[in-house]
Amino acid sequence: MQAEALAFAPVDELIRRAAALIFDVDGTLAETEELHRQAFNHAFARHGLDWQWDRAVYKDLLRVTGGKERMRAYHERLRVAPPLSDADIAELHRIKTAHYAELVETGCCPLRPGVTELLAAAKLRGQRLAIATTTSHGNIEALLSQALGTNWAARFDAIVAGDDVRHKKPAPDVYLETLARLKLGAADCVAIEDSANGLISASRAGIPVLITRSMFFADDDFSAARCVLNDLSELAA
Ligand code: XBP
Ligand code: MG
Repeated sequence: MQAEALAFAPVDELIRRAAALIFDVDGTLAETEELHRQAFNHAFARHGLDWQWDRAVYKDLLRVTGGKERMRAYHERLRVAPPLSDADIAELHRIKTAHYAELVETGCCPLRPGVTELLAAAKLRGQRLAIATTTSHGNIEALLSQALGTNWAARFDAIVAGDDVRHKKPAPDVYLETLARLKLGAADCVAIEDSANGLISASRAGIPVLITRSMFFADDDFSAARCVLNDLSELAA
């Protein structure tokens, strides 16, 4: 279908006719941010910091993408703060990431409603699939090997993570890199996201965005999205 015609198609048609579906991970494929939050708090305790991020604090901090950047932003907001070197941040993030993997591997974080069905339907239609996320390859591996099996990566034509690009979301870098790897035009694809930062990132890359509201971003401004759903099970079968 011509890209300009796709731009005005209803969301079901937009999804069906896209050359590729590009998925965000955290909050979109699965409700992972609550586990990230618990993993951060575990790392703080292990490191002897009296920091404990409750859901309200974490919701606000999630406006900063990237776990290392988020910890740095929190540290800079504190009036009285212990010294925290880049090495400290890296060690905290290593502990956090290891604990996040342990939590995910318990199977307590399934894929969100409609995700498995959409992945299967896309494959049947011969559509290409990609991932464009701020998190790390290790976190993607932990989540999707648990949810889709050890051969999960074979389903995706491109997998671009936060450390693969210079600037994290809301910069467009991760989506531009995904388009380059797919060798597709932005208007021929659809990005599936859950946050305002993700919407801005994909939109800056020129990609139409389908939003599925998630736990920490339900009240974000999604007026620039092509469509906003509660979850992917709302797409017609
Ligand atoms: C969400 C993020 C990540 C996660 C934490 O990524 O911003 O930073 O919150 O993971 P997306 P890390 O929604 O783009 O998938 O600690 O590995 O950053
Ligand atoms: Mg997300």
